Amino acid sequence: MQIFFDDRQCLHDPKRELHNGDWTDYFESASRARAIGSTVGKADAPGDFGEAPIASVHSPEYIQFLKTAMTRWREAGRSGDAIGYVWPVVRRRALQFGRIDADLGQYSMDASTPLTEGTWEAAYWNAQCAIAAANTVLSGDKSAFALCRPPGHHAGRDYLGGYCYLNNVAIAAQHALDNGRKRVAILDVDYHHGNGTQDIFWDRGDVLFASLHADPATDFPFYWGHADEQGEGAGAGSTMNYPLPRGTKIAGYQEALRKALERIEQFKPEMLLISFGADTFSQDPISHFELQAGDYSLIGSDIAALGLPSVIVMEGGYDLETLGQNTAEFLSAF
Ligand code: Q9C
Ligand code: ZN
Repeated sequence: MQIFFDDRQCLHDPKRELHNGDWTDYFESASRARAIGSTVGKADAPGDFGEAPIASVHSPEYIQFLKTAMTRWREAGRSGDAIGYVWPVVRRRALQFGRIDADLGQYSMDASTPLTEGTWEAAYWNAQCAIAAANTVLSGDKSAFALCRPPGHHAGRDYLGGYCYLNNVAIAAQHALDNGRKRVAILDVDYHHGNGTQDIFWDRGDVLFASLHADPATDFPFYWGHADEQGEGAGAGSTMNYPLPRGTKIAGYQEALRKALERIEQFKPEMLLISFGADTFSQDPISHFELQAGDYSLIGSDIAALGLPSVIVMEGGYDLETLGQNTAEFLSAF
């Protein structure tokens, strides 16, 4: 299986995050990429497919914000990473003041996703990896892996959050549609609900989004991922959420997975894109499922049994000791 990674993805390197009322070392560290890279085999640098595939998912204003936020933050006299602290709650107007602090709130959903000097460049090459993986499968390979880091599935059309800046899996899916595919499915098996991906394809009938995740009644991102969220307009019925309780083990996980896979089969997609997170692991420091080593090959085999051309995109997973092994195990099923 071809694997894509670019060293520039490590240029994004926040120092710390707000966690349970205190500051803690940033969980989504550049060492995650090294840990995965050391177990999954040789990776290739992606080509440069430019900004157009990114712009077909994210708004021009948001892309401009990502590119310039750090310069503006420094110009405002700040040291440290750029983090928002005021948010326009639902139904506030999207006002534009040109003030960096206001824009940080406007273009983000949480306070655990700082911008650093290298964030745009890292996110850009990260997205190129997802596009390269899609291209590999579009040209006939059975599967490909985009070793994305930072992750992407919490980022919406015009907002960052949950350690995510550009929605890599959405960019890859849209790229496949822009290159001749008519219907694609996205299966999200990260511990957290992929709210950004859901928002991006909410009213779209050509993309099925199915997500297994910790019940948002107890876990981040809280305001998305409930079972009654099913899409709207042309996308009515094309969003499927399978919230699972904390403590979920492989049996409960596979039961929900089978339902999601059945729904994907009915949709008859030409390509499957998988948001893969290893943060469902029992030892993950910020998550609460009980999956064990060995379970990832079972999950991988269940998904691979669909026989669909598959693009696998890395999302979360924060236990550096096991992240590489669990990811390699999942990939080996494809
Ligand atoms: N500081 C992904 O797994 N948690 N994102 C915020 C802890 C955010 C996880 C509270 C979790 C986001 C891709
Ligand atoms: Zn996650």
